[in-house]
Amino acid sequence: MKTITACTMDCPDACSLVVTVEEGKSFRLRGNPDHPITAGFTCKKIRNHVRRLQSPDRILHPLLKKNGKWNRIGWEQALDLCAEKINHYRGEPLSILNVQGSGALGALKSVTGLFFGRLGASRFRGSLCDAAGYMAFVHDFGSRRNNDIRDLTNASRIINWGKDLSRSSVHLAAMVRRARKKGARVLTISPGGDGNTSFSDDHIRIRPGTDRFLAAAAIRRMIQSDGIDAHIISHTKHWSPFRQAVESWTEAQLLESCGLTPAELETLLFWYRQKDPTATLVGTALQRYRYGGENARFINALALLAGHIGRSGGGSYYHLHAYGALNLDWARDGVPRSGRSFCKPTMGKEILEATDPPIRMAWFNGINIVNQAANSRQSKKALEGVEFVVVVDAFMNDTAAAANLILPSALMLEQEDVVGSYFHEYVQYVPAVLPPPAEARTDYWIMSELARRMNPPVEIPDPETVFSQSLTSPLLETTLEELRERGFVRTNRPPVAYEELQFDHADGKYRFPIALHPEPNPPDGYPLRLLSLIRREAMHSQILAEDQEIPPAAWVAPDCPAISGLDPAKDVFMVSPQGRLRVRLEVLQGLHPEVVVYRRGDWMKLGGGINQLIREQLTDMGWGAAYYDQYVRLEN
Ligand SMILES: Nc1nc2c(c(=O)[nH]1)N[C@H]1C(S)=C(S)[C@@H](COP(=O)(O)OP(=O)(O)OC[C@H]3O[C@@H](n4cnc5c(=O)[nH]c(N)nc54)[C@H](O)[C@@H]3O)O[C@H]1N2
Ligand SMILES: Nc1nc2c(c(=O)[nH]1)N[C@H]1C(S)=C(S)[C@@H](COP(=O)(O)OP(=O)(O)OC[C@H]3O[C@@H](n4cnc5c(=O)[nH]c(N)nc54)[C@H](O)[C@@H]3O)O[C@H]1N2
Ligand SMILES: [Mo]
Repeated sequence: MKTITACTMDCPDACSLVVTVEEGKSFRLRGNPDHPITAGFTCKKIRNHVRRLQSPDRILHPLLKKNGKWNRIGWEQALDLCAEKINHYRGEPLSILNVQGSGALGALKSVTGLFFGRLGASRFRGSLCDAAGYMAFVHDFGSRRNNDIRDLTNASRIINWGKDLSRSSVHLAAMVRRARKKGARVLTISPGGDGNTSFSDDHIRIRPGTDRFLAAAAIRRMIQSDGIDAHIISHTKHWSPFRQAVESWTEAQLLESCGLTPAELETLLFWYRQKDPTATLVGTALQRYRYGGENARFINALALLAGHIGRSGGGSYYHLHAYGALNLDWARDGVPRSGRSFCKPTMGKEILEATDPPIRMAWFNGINIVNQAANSRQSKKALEGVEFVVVVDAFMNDTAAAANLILPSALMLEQEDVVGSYFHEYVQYVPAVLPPPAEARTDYWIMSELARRMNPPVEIPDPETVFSQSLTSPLLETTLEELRERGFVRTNRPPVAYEELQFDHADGKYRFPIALHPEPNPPDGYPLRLLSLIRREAMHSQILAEDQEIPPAAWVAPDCPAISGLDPAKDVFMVSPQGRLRVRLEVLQGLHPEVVVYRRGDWMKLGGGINQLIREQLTDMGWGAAYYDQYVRLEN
């Protein structure tokens, strides 16, 4: 039988998938050739996902920890125990914490938050992913929109500020390739050593975390040599303080801060000064710094002042809101607005410090917080201090290992949902194409069973109501029936964002940032900036044990000053004030000499886990995680 479904991984592409299942025989999955963005192909992660579904390590039954040992229990017992605990702790609902991740995306996933919200439990805020950049765009434009991604092929130039086109989004890569075929040229700005060479005509190798200074240097030069278009300024606010902030630095100071030469600034100016439309891509890496939001805001300001916003072939692209096209008001219905929230990037610390009341019960679903949030050891300790921790997941990862009770979750392809995308404009219907194995169950099933056991009762809507209501967004003109029939529908967002320089702040104007913060120096004894980047083959920490190389690899430039002090015959350790990790050191051509790269997501309990070395720190906006602010050293 052939079914059209969609990928719900936390990946921008949200591919439309054609799945062919023959009873007891074959299972075949490919990218939907009829979907305008998927265009018939998908990535490697999906093949690994299918392997993961069938892995012998998959947790297939509820597991309860007793005296440090895991015991298999039945669902009745597991659910009764959860209900008993919740009924007990709900007398003081803020002592219960629910934290949800994006292990699988989809509208129905919000039912868990609704359930705990209606109890009045403690919530989470912020994100481990893209929050600083997201808020930067909202501050600038008044909303988070960009041109339809297909408009990229109308660009004559593309300036790629740190997206790894060879890894993070195969369909963005395909779009860039198409644009180049049509004659577009691509400039990449990154610390180097990434997979962008074959996608780029030129490259500027920037010092990590300092994009705002390069953008500011270009703006400063445009102010002083070119003159700024008064028409653009008339559509903005805060021009004077912005200009002052930029001009309070000399060009030499700005260039020194980002480690670049006047010739490299000329290159960037040459690209942005073109009258033909120039598109700007803003990656997520540059916002994972203390001044990450500011980095994104200065890039946007440059794109605007150079005249490339609000037109076809131009625009500034960043992650859209994954749920922006759906109406999730139902998930807030009956949920008290006040209460208490814990910030995702600093969750461990906040749990440890919480009083009045302390957290007594925690429920984690779709998130490997011990592995993926900074300061893993602190997160682990925090979980160990909570009386009753439930983790809904399919693998015994670093977070599940710290639980009291593990509930085995269904995974992508095994659950029905409705999903948006943070990259393209399509909302998709996601039918289940496989049954969950053994006793694995969907998050929805678990919550509905729990809801039945609550006293006094907690109501949650049925899936059909959730799907229908989620589609009542002003951005959609469809019904559940139509979506089921067609598989995907486009939002009615205009193909060009902010046309005529009409922005989404109440006064219709763009906002400039009013400060440019200096980049703090590396702390004594820790000279290398640690970039903990994604892997091509895996989704974050969703890696099978057999695919994890221990000791994990770390990469430095051939001219990295740290190399000369190391004895290659001995073990190499990466060290930060938080901890020490044995690594296998490799040399990577083209990488900035002040950088060490690590491909994140491997498990701490197996000898990986880079977040052991990273301290928890917030970004300047959005409650984001400043992972790449971390400095380390290498030693034997
Ligand atoms: N295969 C795969 N794809 C994924 C994911 C995955 O886990 N695996 N995860 C998805 C998710 S949730 C996300 S958020 C995205 C992340 O997608 P990306 O943002 O593309 O990924 P990163 O690896 O975080 O960073 C990309 C590049 O940023 C550059 N960089 C680092 N610091 C700076 C800086 O200060 N300035 C500039 N200009 N460049 C810098 C580095 O060269 C790095 O190669 O990928 C999504 N796609
Ligand atoms: N050092 C460092 N750390 C980072 C980053 C970084 O740049 N540096 N960036 C990060 C980024 S971009 C992101 S998005 C986050 C990702 O952080 P997480 O969301 O924690 O990432 P995953 O490893 O994908 O973990 C998701 C978990 O959900 C489980 N899961 C999958 N499907 C389901 C389901 O349907 N139900 C339930 N209950 N569980 C399910 C998976 O098995 C997996 O264990 O962390 C980041 N962590
Ligand atoms: Mo992310």
